[in-house]
Amino acid sequence: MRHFSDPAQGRHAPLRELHNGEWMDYAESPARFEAILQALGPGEPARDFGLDPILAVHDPAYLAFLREAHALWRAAGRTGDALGYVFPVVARRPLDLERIDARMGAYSMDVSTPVAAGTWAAAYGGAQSALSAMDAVLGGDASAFALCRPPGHHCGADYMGGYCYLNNAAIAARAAQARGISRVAILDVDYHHGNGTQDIFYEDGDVLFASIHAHPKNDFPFYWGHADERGAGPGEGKTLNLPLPQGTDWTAYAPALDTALDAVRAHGADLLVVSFGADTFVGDPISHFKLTREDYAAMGARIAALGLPSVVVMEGGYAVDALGANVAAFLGGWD
Ligand code: OKP
Ligand code: ZN
Repeated sequence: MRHFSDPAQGRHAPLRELHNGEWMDYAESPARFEAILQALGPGEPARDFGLDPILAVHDPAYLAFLREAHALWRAAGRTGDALGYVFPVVARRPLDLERIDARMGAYSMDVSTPVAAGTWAAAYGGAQSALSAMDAVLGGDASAFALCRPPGHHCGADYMGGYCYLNNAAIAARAAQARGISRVAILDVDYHHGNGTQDIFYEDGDVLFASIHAHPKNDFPFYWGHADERGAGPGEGKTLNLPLPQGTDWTAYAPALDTALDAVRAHGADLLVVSFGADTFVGDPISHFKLTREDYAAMGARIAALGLPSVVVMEGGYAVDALGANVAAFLGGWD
């Protein structure tokens, strides 16, 4: 399978994050990107498809802000990474906010998503990687891998969150639709629920969003990913959430995967986007499932057996030493 990335994706390097109330090193590190490149080889450089396909998903004002947030932070005399800390959760309404802190809060769902010097360039490069992988598949490849980093599935049309700034899977899916493939399925197998992707397609009847993840009663992002979230309006029934308990291993994971794959078939999808997180790995430092490298090979093979043109987009996975081999094992399922 061909794979795509942009060197700028290594330039997003926030210093630290809040974890259980303490500061710790930022888990979504540039080393993740290097580790996957190391295992897969250099691959192909992403092509630049410009801003238009990103604007098909994201709000223009959000993009403009994301692009300048770090410079505004510096202009306010700040050192370190830009981070919001007040969130307009109640009765959010349009306000002409000026202060950088206020704007960071207004465009964030949490404090896991600092904006550092290289953030825009890295997120933009990752989105172009997703578009390049999609272009390869639309051009006839059976599958392609977008080595996206930072990940994308937690951010919505106008907010960042959970290490995510641009929703790469959504951008790829919309690009397929722009090229005439209307029925798309997005299968999210990251440990965490892809709340941003769900949000973007919640009322869309053409795009199925199916996700297997840690039950949000225990894990990030808590407020989304519950089984009773099933889509709305024309998208009613086109969101499928399969939350699983902490400690889940392949014996319990495989049946949920089969349920999700049945839904992809029932949707009549012409193309599949897989949001792949290797944070379901038994050795992941911030997650609590028990999948092994062999399980990733089996998972990849089962998904590949759908026989759909597939774009695999990288999401999480924080056991850096095992990450490259885990990704390779998953992608090997398509061989
Ligand atoms: C991103 B992806 C713990 C605080 C919460 C956010 C987790 C985002 C996961 N350090 N961190 O789905 O792998
Ligand atoms: Zn995750």
